[in-house]
Amino acid sequence: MRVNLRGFDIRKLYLDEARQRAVLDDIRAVARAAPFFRPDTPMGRPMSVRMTAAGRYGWFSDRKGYRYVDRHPGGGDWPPIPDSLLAIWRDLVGDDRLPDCCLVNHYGEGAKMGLHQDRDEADFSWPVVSVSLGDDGLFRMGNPTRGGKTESVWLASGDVVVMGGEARLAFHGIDRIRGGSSRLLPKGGRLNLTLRVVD
Ligand code: MD3
Ligand code: FE
Repeated sequence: MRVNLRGFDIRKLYLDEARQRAVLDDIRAVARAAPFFRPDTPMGRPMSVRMTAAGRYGWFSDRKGYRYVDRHPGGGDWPPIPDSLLAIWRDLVGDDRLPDCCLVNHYGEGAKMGLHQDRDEADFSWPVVSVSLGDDGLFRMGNPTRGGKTESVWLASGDVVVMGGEARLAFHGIDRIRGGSSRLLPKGGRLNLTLRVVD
């Protein structure tokens, strides 16, 4: 099933359970090489979401601000983006260019991500592809400027969203996690993987 919400192209259950497990295994290997950490916001408050990344770039934030970085905060390289995720990008976007970053966000029950834009990438003509695993997350999407009406949709395990065109610079966030809605992650919670072209 495809749902189009203001240019956000949502493919419900794009990944069946076997493929969700394959991606999950690959992300576990990423997290062994590059452990999850909890960034501080530029205001100095710890985020409720834990993060790590794969690819040439990952994302980091502290009192100096938000930015892409070429190393894990522990000092090591980010591991390569797993083929299971590159295959999703090839299928939905093509192979003229592959993503150079896969951000991995982990939400426990109670974690959320406030409305924000993703605009630290060099070229907004490339879409962002998002893969959801585990518990349902309530995704909210707004407009290219702050304020105005928003629309919300639950993202479930296996759902893939392509944000391109006018949706690429829209404000968006995650308001809440529905604990216990999926059995994919033994300890519960939600993983979101975003594939991006950064430079
Ligand atoms: C719309 N992640 O990592 S995924 C993020 O579920 C982020 O973890 C959320 O927002 C999550 O920046 C939402 C959907 C998403 C991702 C990137 C976008 C929507 C987007 C970039 C531009 C516009
Ligand atoms: Fe975002």
